[in-house]
Amino acid sequence: MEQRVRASWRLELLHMTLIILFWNGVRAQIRYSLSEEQKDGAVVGNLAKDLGLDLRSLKERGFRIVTTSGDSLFTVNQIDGMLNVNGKIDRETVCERIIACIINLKIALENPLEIHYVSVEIVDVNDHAPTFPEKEKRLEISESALPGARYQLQAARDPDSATNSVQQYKLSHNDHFRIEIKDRGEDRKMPFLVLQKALDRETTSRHKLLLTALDGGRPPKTGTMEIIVDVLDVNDNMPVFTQDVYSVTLKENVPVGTIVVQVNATDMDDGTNGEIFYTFGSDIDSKLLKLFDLNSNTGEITVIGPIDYEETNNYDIDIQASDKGPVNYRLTSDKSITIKIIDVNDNAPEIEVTSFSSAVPEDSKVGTTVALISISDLDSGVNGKVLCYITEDLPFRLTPSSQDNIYSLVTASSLDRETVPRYDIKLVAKDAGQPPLSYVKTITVQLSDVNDNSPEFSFTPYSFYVMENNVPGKSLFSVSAADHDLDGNAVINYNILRNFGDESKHASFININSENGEIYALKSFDFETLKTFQFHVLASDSGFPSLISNVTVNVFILDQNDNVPVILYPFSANGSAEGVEEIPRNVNAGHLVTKVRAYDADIGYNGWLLFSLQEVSDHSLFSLDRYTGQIRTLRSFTETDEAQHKLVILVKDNGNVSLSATATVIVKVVESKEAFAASDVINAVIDEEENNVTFYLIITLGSVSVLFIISIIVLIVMQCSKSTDYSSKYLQDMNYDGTLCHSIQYRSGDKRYMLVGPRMSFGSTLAPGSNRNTLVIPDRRRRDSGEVKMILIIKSEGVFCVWSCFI
Ligand SMILES: *[C@@H]1O[C@H](CO)[C@@H](O)[C@H](O)[C@H]1NC(C)=O
Ligand SMILES: *[C@@H]1O[C@H](CO)[C@@H](O)[C@H](O)[C@H]1NC(C)=O
Ligand SMILES: *[C@@H]1O[C@H](CO)[C@@H](O)[C@H](O)[C@H]1NC(C)=O
Ligand SMILES: *[C@H]1O[C@@H](CO)[C@H](O)[C@@H](O)[C@@H]1NC(C)=O
Repeated sequence: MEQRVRASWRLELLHMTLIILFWNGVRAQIRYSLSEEQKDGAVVGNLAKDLGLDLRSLKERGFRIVTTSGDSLFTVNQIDGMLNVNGKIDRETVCERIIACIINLKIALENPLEIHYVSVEIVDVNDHAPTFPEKEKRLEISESALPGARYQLQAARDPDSATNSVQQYKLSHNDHFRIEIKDRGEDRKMPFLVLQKALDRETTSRHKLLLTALDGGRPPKTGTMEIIVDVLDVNDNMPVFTQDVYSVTLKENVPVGTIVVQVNATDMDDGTNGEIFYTFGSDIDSKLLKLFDLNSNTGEITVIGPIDYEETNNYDIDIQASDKGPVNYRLTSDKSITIKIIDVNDNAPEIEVTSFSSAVPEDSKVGTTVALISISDLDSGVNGKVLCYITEDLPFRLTPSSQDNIYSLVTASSLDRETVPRYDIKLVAKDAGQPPLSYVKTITVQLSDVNDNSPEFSFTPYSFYVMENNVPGKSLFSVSAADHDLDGNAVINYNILRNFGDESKHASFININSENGEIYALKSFDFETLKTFQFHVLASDSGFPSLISNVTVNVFILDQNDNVPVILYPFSANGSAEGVEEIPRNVNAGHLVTKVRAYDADIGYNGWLLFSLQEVSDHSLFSLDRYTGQIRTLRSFTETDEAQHKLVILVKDNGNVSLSATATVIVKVVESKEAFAASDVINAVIDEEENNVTFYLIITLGSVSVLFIISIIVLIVMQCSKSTDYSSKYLQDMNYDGTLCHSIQYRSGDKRYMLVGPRMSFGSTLAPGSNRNTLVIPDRRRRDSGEVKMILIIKSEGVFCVWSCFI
């Protein structure tokens, strides 16, 4: 090649080379060599000289180019015999593809005619660059093509011949391809693109190569063609998940449609080979399919069912990402997705009563276990931490046991069935979640009765008022006791305490119905012999052991007007109330004749005696004091008056049905001095006696009154400090001295009465409402108004003392 280049270069240096060849020894064949592309008129050769003609003879001869084919290319100068180029000669035009471009000229020389053959070789000059038929060549090569694969390219063309034609190809630098040339002769070299190294579309999907064709000129001319290799995709890449690990947390109870996670896989392949769809793993649990859905296009996993932490707290879901390559060549990747469920406080605690004693004895000791309670909460963590307590302030408390979530309900203080027979205990269990959930359970604890209550009498003490002369065996009154216990513990038996020393000596008159407490008298009472007595009733319940209590019963016998007044004076020896009084005739009016004295064993009105004259011989002579029984003269005696007068005096008590007695006094009027004297002495004695009595009466009355007022005040104060008791009371003042007055107080309803009067002639049975002879002490309410009216009437021996005062 080097030699050829040098040779061509030498040819170019020579403009003209004369080669004379001898043709068969007869005629010389003239040969010229001429580089193409000479300028117009360039000399090809000196024909004259080469034909051996001198310039002189040339004038006569004359040249002519006979050959028609080349006549326009050359001209012969007739003067100097030079063969010149006519116009420009392009070898490629003249000879086209002929490698040795020789133009044969037939030159006629006249005078004489001689034919000479001249051949002009047109020597190639590298005036063309190689050219490719296309500027750009596109190739599509699959990435699966193996190294060594060959791809034919179109050869470049160069009209120049020989070494000036295309000599070699060069490929721009790249890793994957080289160029290989196959010589097809005739100066045609075919380039082949050979794959050296496997292609990877994912790395480079398009290769741009520049193929350069060089000819053999000096310097060589070049032509280029761009080769674009598009790498065709092959499904050679697996889908790859963008995350190594998919681990998500999900709250339980999230609504359907919540997106749990979106998985994402990518595939480097192109087109459908790189498109991905997602599916659940083939052996996925069917339960998961009811809870989660996978969007095959987007890779979103959504919730479609109820997520319950308490059922499963962790899910592992296998999913696959597959590309959409040809069905049998699809590539898939697997990934496991971990979904951790977070507990939400969605379960309320529960209370279960594991053991329970429905009836608890009321005398249970503090700390007695009533129930065992177990608490549960399905949630975990703080959502499952449960606190249990009792809401109200009850005599129970919860104590935690050694076991978790077991509590015992124990009594916290002593119980009493009679106060609260049953408890509804509200147990609250509350968890520590946010917000907390709670549960309330009510346990009813029934207290069972224990005989811890003694019978209680309705009144203590009891006071009963019984009319004297009652019918024996008839029920008088009844006592009753109540027992707060239940059933047998509350069944009461009544008995009279008989061996209670002195106090029970009257108990023998009395009997009791042990079941209902009715009390019967075995005898008839007499107020005049027994005014009051006391006995004790014992009530016992039927519990075991039974409890007892006793009550004092005070019985007050009420008076009846059953005693006839008894005349004490005058009193005769044969038992009749008859007396004889002698008075002198000269006594003045108002002279005290005598005094009838009588006695009534009854008290009050029943014993209050009034005197009246039933029979009198002369009404103008004598008067009788209604209250005192004193008989006095009304006027002086006259001569005409009888000497003897008979007075019948009726003594009557004030009972409802009054009883009476009569006394007869015979008054004899005497004239004698003795009689007068005797009468005077008697009168003096009587008067003195009367005076003394009056004096003592005043002193006694004064002191008794003072004592009364003091005792009344004391009583008022005592009554004030006592609670109001509406029962009827019969209080006998035991402190009276027995000589003049006695008092009896009693209460009826809200009024308190005090009866006062002379010992022998004053009674107690005043009808309520009658204010005669009474001390009225109004009840507390009225006393608060600040007005208490007291009327005190004391009658003794005909003297009335009346105090009335307002406090
Ligand atoms: C998946 O990941 C690719 C690459 O990281 C990203 O371009 C694409 O947007 C992602 N797709 C989704 C749906 O997130
Ligand atoms: C009666 O009761 C009183 C107390 O109320 C008690 O002191 C007394 O001992 C009792 N008597 C009898 C006999 O039970
Ligand atoms: C006592 O007197 C009242 C009226 O003041 C009368 O109703 C009653 O029947 C009387 N009793 C007797 C036993 O007469
Ligand atoms: C007592 O008895 C009565 C009859 O019972 C007589 O009528 C009285 O005269 C008699 N009195 C005297 C003082 O003997």
